[in-house]
Amino acid sequence: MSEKNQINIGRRQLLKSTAATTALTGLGGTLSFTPIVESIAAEIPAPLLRTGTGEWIATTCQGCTSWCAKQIYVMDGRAIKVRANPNSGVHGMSSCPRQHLSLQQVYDPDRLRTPMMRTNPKKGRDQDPKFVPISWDKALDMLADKIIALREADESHKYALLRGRYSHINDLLYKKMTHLIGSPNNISHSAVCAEAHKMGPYYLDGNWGYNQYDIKNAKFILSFGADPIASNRQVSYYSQTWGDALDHTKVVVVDPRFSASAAKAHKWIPIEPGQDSVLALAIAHVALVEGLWHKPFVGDFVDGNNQFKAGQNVKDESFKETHTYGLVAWWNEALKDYTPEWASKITGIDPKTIIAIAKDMGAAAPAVQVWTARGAVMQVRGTYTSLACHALNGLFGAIDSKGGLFPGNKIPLLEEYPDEHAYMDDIANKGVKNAKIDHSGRLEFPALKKGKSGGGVVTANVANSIFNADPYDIKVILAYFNNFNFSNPEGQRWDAALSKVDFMAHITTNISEFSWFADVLLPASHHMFEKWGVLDSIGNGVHQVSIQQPSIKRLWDTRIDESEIPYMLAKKMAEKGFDAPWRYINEQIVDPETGKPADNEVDFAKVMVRYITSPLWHEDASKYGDKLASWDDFVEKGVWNSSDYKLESRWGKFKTETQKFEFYSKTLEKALQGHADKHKVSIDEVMEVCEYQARGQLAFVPHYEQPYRVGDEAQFPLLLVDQKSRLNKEGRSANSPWVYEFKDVDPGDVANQDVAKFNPIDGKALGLKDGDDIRISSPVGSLTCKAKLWEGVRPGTIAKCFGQGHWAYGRYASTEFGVTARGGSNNDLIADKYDRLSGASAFYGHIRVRVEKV
Ligand SMILES: Nc1nc2c(c(=O)[nH]1)N[C@H]1C(S)=C(S)[C@@H](COP(=O)(O)OP(=O)(O)OC[C@H]3O[C@@H](n4cnc5c(=O)[nH]c(N)nc54)[C@H](O)[C@@H]3O)O[C@H]1N2
Ligand SMILES: Nc1nc2c(c(=O)[nH]1)N[C@H]1C(S)=C(S)[C@@H](COP(=O)(O)OP(=O)(O)OC[C@H]3O[C@@H](n4cnc5c(=O)[nH]c(N)nc54)[C@H](O)[C@@H]3O)O[C@H]1N2
Ligand code: SF4
Ligand SMILES: [Mo]
Repeated sequence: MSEKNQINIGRRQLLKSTAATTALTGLGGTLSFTPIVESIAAEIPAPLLRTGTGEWIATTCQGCTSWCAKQIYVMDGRAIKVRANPNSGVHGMSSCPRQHLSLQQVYDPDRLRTPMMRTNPKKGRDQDPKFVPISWDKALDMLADKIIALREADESHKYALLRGRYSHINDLLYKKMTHLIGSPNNISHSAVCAEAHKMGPYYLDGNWGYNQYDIKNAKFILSFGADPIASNRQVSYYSQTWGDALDHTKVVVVDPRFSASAAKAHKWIPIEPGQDSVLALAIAHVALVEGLWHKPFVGDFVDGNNQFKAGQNVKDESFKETHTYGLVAWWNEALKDYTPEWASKITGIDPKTIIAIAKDMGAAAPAVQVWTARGAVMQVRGTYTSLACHALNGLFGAIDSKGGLFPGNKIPLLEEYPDEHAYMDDIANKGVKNAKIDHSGRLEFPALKKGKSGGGVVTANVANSIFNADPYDIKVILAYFNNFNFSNPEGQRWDAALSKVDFMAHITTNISEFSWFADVLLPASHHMFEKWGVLDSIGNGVHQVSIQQPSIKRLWDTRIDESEIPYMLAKKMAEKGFDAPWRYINEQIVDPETGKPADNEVDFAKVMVRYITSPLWHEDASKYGDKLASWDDFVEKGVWNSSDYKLESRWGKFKTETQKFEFYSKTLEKALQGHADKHKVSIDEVMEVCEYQARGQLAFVPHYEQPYRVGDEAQFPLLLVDQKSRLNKEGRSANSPWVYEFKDVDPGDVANQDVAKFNPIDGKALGLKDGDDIRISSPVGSLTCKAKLWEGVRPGTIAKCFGQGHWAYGRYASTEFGVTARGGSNNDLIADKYDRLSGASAFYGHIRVRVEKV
């Protein structure tokens, strides 16, 4: 609109009644507005202009794993605005931009509004399911019949519960119900999320989890792939603090792609995909040769003379460690040969750069932070990259130090509902003894979560085992909050597997790619606006617990995934004669204050949250943090904050085998030995079967493993670099128009397009220009999108955001629902490979591709 027009309209509207001005006084007293505002106001019906008549209701965003505490402004039962919850001790009033997308999610016109049933018995990508609406009663009837039939046929283990995103009340639907039915197959999405990330922290310092970074006091940040102002964990907090941190912190971002955080760093190192450990290990080598390690944490030579010399062994007795274990063994076994020159040969990074980084880190120690992201570690040999990167945190004394990093403080949140074993009948007891369908714990899948063979999950392999009926077929699936054929590598495998499953129910807000293969669709209440749930988050030294509660009038005939649906299903199964889950629910999950079971499913949803959070408000939690007066106090505030993390609190008592920070991981040695013994093989054989290169003791220390690649380099000369979009809320914002409209918030990307970004050097060689339609192919699949030339990608690689390429989900997500995808999905290119020690899927490093114009 031109300025002239604005003024004209303003004049015209000014002459209109004063009604608009009166209505606008709700904004606070008699304000005078510009003519243009008043003119707009005059066009709006009076009820819509009311302000200050709504209320802020606390909830939690689950757009990403930051799980920020939020408030929703609700008027007349409608959500109007979302903001951060000022009661949060983690992020305060800060937020990432994605919070606003949640309004488009909940009010998505394509939401699933009622249960539906498939009428086309044939299943496949090309088969329209021909869903028709049915009642909740009918839907649950069908599901209950299928489960009971399995139990009667002595096949209860052929039931599987697949879990995508979840909240802290998931235990009932995920584990307890699955066990009560008689199946070992509760399958989490964790292994397509970030399990390899946890290997370094767990096997070096005993923390199976993530860390928070004391960024306010940091002096040096070295990030391997992490882009904390766009993705990673606690985006809101780091977005708030990153700018200030740059004033006192030197930041080096190692990423093949120029990320948002790299754009704000002092240095960007565009590493070749899969070569991060080379840099990490060479920095460690320099730190030892130059005597830069943090002595108060690590210790020193007995005689005070540094004996670390490249290529030379050191005698174990000559070094006395303080809070660490195995430094000399690490040096002798691996580190002594990882010179900057060696690293330079592999990575092309100037040895001087490596030495300079090591010196800077030494000078900044212990206020040093080494971050790792999925990109560096969710790779075929990613466990060892995770170990190599995290070992630097030990070497520079960053662990539990001011300006360093530490886990979340201990909090008294309950993790589970009461034990279910007393309610398990013979069928259930027999059923759960079957091997898990994901093959975790098999020789080729150690999945060593918390040191236990098979302790973790191998999510993506479930598609293979269902398809091959290995060790048995899966006949009934209940899945929620997941979209595995879109989110897993080589998702097409899931299409094939799901086509073989007799009966599947999907609990979802939208008819997604996964729903396409379902027999029954169960419409989910939206997690942020319509659900009772509990989440936690760490950052700023605080571990917060925040609530999700219904804030708006439920839009459609939906139910809450983790509470109402299991309640209704249990009741239905009880009516049909199988009452164990129903008895368990009513006898065990009772209200913490009244001791009474819930009256109905709506009541039950709240009881479940009250139960899990009761130590925070029903008991005195002041030993751990805030003291809440009551449940109402908690619901109103929406957040409980822990006290500040106690620095150095784990020193001397790490939860490792030696209670030290283990450069030589006794903890990993024990876990690998346990796995090898179980299969009556040597650890070397385990390493071989699992596609790692280390033999002997090398397997227990951070060391270099060559990146594993899929495909012939001559045929597939480029490497794909997958990334998250700043606007993706995992898979859940797929149908938000703003995701596409504002796509250019991702460095190098283009609004309303799906682009693959090429370095101009490669663009020239390939004859590509901006906007060309291209096909990218890997050995396992292909996709089409547009080309974009951009200096922010390492030559030889293509960077492309994950998240487009939907062919279902809704009108904005796909070009034609059920038929034509909008853009291309990276997972069509990513071969199904694993970091087998963790069970994690590989999404990075191994993806060789080629490009052609179409
Ligand atoms: N915007 C946004 N944020 C999110 C989410 C989201 O959907 N959207 N999801 C949340 C979830 S579920 C998780 S698990 C976390 C994960 O957060 P992170 O663990 O930080 O992982 P990603 O962002 O997936 O990591 C991919 C990064 O690795 C880089 N990369 C790719 N290959 C390599 C490599 O070989 N070496 C190095 N050094 N870098 C490489 C990519 O360029 C990209 O920056 O993010 C959470 N935050
Ligand atoms: N190439 C590539 N692949 C990736 C990633 C990547 O960075 N790159 N990231 C990976 C990571 S870190 C993760 S965690 C996984 C996530 O992958 P999944 O666990 O499969 O989760 P989403 O893809 O987020 O799918 C969530 C689905 O739940 C449904 N849904 C949406 N909102 C709600 C709700 O409120 N309630 C319920 N009950 N259902 C809802 C919709 O059907 C939606 O498709 O993806 C992984 N896949
Ligand atoms: S999308 Fe993630 S960072 Fe953004 S508000 Fe939600 S939980 Fe927080
Ligand atoms: Mo994730």
